[in-house]
Amino acid sequence: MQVGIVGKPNAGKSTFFSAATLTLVPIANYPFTTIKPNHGISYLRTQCIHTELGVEDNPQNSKCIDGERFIPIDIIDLPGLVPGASEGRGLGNQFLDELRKADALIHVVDASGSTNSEGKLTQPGAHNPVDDVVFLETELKMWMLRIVGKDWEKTAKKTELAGEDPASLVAERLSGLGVNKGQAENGIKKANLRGKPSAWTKEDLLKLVDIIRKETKPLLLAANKIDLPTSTGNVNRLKQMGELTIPVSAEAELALRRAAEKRLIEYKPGDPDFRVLGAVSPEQKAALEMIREKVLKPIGSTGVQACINSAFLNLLNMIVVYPVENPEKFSDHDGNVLPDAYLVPNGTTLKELALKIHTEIGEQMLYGINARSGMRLSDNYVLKTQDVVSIVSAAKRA
Ligand SMILES: Nc1nc2c(ncn2[C@@H]2O[C@H](COP(=O)(O)OP(=O)(O)OP(=O)(O)O)[C@@H](O)[C@H]2O)c(=O)[nH]1
Ligand SMILES: [Mg+2]
Repeated sequence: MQVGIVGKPNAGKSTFFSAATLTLVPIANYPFTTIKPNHGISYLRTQCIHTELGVEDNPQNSKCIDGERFIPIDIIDLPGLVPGASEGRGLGNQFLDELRKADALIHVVDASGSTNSEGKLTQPGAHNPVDDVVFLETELKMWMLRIVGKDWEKTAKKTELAGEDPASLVAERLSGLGVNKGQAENGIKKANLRGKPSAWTKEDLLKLVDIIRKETKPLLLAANKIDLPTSTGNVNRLKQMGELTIPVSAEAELALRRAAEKRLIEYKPGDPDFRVLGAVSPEQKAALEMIREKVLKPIGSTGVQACINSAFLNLLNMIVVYPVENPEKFSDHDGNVLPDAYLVPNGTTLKELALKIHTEIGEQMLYGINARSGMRLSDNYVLKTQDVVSIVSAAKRA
């Protein structure tokens, strides 16, 4: 599963990405700084269960810092998108092509209104960021319409003559975006499209792709640059758009993570505050204090971690589970305690988890054990978040 960072140029996408992954990527106050996507690893933060279970852990696939489990996730920083991108304006199609692989989107919006729709600097507060939300969603729709709607009438007629289902045609056209037939069917139902598909209008198809986009590439708004005074009122305007909206200061997160990396401060991504550790210069102290006053105190965190968590836990509806081999010791065969934390979609069964861990183990699974209670679990047991489960299989692990 991966999340794409999208938005107009100069909104702060690369700053967000850099803060989230602690990798150096070009950041500058002019449009189209990023011309090629940046791929990186960030982490979802969740409370680790080792304290609750009263054990010391040895994480393998994730990290545990002060009782917080950080689970790796994939994130992509994309070039800026400008109005008309679906027709190839700006870096248009190239950008949109990259989006196909994203499962959810974080739309970084310049909430301070200090950049126009093309990402050029303007007077702070002069631009209404609500327009950016409307434009991005329109571009996504137009992009999908171009894919679905190509020679629509002609192709739909062929489908009708062959007695085929229009959902198959829609799904086939959007298969590159990871859309399946069930999702296409749902979209058609929700858009209330009846009658011959060849008679569906452009408006019908727009309605359909908008529904499918929301279902297959849900997004949240990262209302960025919250440290600037003109952002405050705009965050409320953005919230009224009906999308999940999180106030963010990507720049503050980047500064805090870099300071933590240099051991100047103690700070974990997502923390509500930091603690000064080493000798900081008066300038550094002033900058850190400013972050505390302008970002951490008013919004409770920098918002970057909250966006990543929400993308996976709310938009993608995922849960965290801990598979172990030894249900008494909560360990793997090497004795590592609570070695792995897995992110799986809510609704995943024990058998599906077993197959994800290893095909053979899944195929030859006998039963499972809830390590907390010692109770047996059947293979169709639906996993709950923070479950610790052991899979008993006839197949031997490597
Ligand atoms: N005040 C403030 N400035 C920010 C914040 N985040 C990013 N910026 C600034 O916004 C400008 C653009 O940042 P980038 O991260 O390069 O923006 P981008 O969206 O990746 O831009 P493109 O690659 O051109 O699409 C830079 O000058 C950043 O320092 C923030 O939280 N607060
Ligand atoms: Mg960039």
